[in-house]
Amino acid sequence: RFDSINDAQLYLLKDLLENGTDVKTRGLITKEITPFFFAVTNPRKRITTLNGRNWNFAAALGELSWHLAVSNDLEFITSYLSGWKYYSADQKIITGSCYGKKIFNKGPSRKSQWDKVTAVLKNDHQSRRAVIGLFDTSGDIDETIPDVSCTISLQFLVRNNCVDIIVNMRSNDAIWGLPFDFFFFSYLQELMAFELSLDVGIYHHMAGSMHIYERHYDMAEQIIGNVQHEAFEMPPVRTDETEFFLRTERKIRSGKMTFAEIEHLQIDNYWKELLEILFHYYLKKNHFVTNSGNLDFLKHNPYQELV
Ligand code: 5HM
Repeated sequence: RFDSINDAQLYLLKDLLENGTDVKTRGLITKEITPFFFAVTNPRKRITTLNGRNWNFAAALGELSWHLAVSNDLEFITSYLSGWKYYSADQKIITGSCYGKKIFNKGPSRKSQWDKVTAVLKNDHQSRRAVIGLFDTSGDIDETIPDVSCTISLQFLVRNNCVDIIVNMRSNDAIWGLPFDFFFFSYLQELMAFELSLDVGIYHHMAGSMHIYERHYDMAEQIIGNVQHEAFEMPPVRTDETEFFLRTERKIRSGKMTFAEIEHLQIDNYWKELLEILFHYYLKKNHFVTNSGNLDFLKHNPYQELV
């Protein structure tokens, strides 16, 4: 059990380098532990600030937006994380790891998996049936497909009046995948807690294969050797303003947001601060950041040290 994703990832990297078994699949060498379990008792400490990992918080917010927007569009997600292009067969959509689409898409029954598990827990608080499936067993599974969902299921459990989550993955990359997976799934845990008016409980994570790729061994050694910062804790979600957040994210991504508008957003601070980070990311990516003070809008932003 760990207090934060920082502590969990640090332990994990040490364990993999010291005790991992050499495994080669799809032509790539890894060190692996099978299976690997961990739990995080404060899921709001979901931002990896490990010194040496240089995690991109804005990109994680972009990926969160992509999931919440129920999207499988490649162009959307690659505007934050270009590596997703290797996961798309047709260079248009993502078919396996489009978790948001699988979770929130309403489908013919007009009820999404999210709607169903929320209803189950509202009707029967301590139900064991609140499970979201992300791994499609009817789909093709072979080594030539660029993207087969790494996450099998998410289970929500209300225990001790808090919402716990159990994340079950078949495969997890400890350097690249894990911090993004933890960020999104712990956010979903919080969203479920918000919907049920409860607090977040424990985040449990299981990976059939937890591994580190050979190209990351040096980075992992460095991270382990570095002095580490305190973990960063996000505040609790106070309002569900997802629709407004997503509309504004789209506006930022398409280059239509102005400085005046970002300063006067009529939205709870929780969301405003995240949108400011996305705006900063847009400006930086498009080389609009200057030293002449155009970053004033970030002045009171608690995340500014992360970007
Ligand atoms: O051979 P395999 O399908 O397991 O390769 C996918 C790679 O992406 C693995 O290293 C897996 O751990 C990583 N991955 C991850 O860590 C992929 C996804 C996308 O579903 C994810 N986390 N969410």
